Amino acid sequence: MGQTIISQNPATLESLGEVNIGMREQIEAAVEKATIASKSWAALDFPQRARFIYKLRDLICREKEGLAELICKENGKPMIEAIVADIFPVLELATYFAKNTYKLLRREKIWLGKWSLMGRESYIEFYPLGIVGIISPWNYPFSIPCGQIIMSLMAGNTVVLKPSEYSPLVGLRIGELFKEVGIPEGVVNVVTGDGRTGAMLVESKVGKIFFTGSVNTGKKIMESAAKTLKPVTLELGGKDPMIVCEDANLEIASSAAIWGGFTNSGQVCASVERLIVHEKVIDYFQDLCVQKALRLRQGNGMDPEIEIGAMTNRMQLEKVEAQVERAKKEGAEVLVGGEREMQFQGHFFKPTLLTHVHPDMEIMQEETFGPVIPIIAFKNDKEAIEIANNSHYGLTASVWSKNLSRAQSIASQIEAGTVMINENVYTYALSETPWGGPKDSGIGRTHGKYGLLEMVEWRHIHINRATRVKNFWWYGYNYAKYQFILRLCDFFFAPRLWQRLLSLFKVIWWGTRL
Ligand code: TXE
Repeated sequence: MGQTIISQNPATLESLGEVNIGMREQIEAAVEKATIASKSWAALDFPQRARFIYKLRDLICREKEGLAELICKENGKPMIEAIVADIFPVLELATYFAKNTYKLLRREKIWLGKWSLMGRESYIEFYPLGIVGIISPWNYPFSIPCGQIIMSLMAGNTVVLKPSEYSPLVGLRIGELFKEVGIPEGVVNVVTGDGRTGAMLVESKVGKIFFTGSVNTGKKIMESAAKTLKPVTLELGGKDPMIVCEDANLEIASSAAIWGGFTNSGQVCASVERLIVHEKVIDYFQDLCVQKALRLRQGNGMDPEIEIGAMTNRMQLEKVEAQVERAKKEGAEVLVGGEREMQFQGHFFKPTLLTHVHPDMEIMQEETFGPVIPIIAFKNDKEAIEIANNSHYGLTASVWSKNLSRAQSIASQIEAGTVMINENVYTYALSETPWGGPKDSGIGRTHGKYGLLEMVEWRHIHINRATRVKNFWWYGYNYAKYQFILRLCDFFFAPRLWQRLLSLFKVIWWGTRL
């Protein structure tokens, strides 16, 4: 290989810098460094690891504007979104995991019922995986990889990060931030590159892969990891439904729909990709959405007044454009937008609302990952749930209603990893709650206790305190032992109490003959 990637500002198309495409030697060198660092890093206790993470948090907080500028330039998002959705969640996550990892990974006792009464004890202890490989996307180039590195480190692992080829400079800056707070050499390693570099990381000797990206690439990673039985956590996006009931606060819900569908130019795994609105209010709700969409200011995200920035790369812009064109051919009607924004040089797509769609159209089935919201009506809750579940994805969903018990009932019937009520999109920023979903949305979780558990190995320790007694199931098989075991089964599991009591006598009788 030996080639380079030119990082480009998608709003202006100016070049921001050039980085190497990592080759096998670079991946192997990074994994080697991470391996050497791994023992001493794992030997640190939680407060010692946390000290680095608190320092990192303080540094990120000090540098937030500079970081936001870099994120905005390389990714195209507005400055406010770079702070709110990339930097703020990392500050939160760093604080949460620095403070709580020792509690979340505390030894867990398991109650063994009758075995506990026989002097047995079990507990689970968690220990680091070793070296974790992180392959990250471009849509949240700071919060996704930085959050996963922090969690990995707090769990005692060292890391090799392969950032997206569309956000290599942010990836490298993350590596520098860790260096600046004095993280020991080899604990955090960044190798820039493209899919080939990522594939080599999967083939390397890392203990686990954390991947965020497309379904196709996720499948390739799983296939490759299967060769060495390497575990994977995959976060593969969504086609998230937003259900608006007729009793919802429509003013609030329409603002939520517009923000939830268009923030980050819709390049969000949890963005509103299907708006499902009760037929009684759909006309009024659509009007509200149209008015709000038309008011949005689109342009270079460096201007703090801008609300919708550029799409991050040409590939994604063309994908969205082609999908919208096909939707139009299939009968979708454009309420707003529906085409590129040509007044700027960069990769801009107009915020788009589509109507006259049906649940089986591509625009209602395949992830768009752009500022496009198709709107569809429902008659009753059953139909809303059916439309929501008619998807091969299941990351998040939202339900909007003033009637919380109705909303909760709908929420419990939706096939998704997270269902929000009168809220959407943002729970990725809650460090405490798990993120991930079923179906094609991936495998495993990130964030919260359940996410942290994906970053460790589990060891079950079992103790027998009754050291003077031989187990009855050991050798010395004979007829009495056979009868004893039969009666023991009855004593524990016979359906009636009298049968159990009767078998107790037999257990004792045969027990004395062992
Ligand atoms: O993703 P890829 P792309 C979805 C979204 C988007 C589509 C394609 O629908 O339109 O994916 O985006 C690395 N082995 N999401 O092409 O290819 C790659 O270098 C190992 C949803 O950018 O999945 C990058 O670092 N790694 C999503 C990362 O994988 C490989 C976020 C993601 O790239 C590899 C982004 C391979 N064979 C896109 N091939 C979400 N879940 O939020 C590529 N990579």
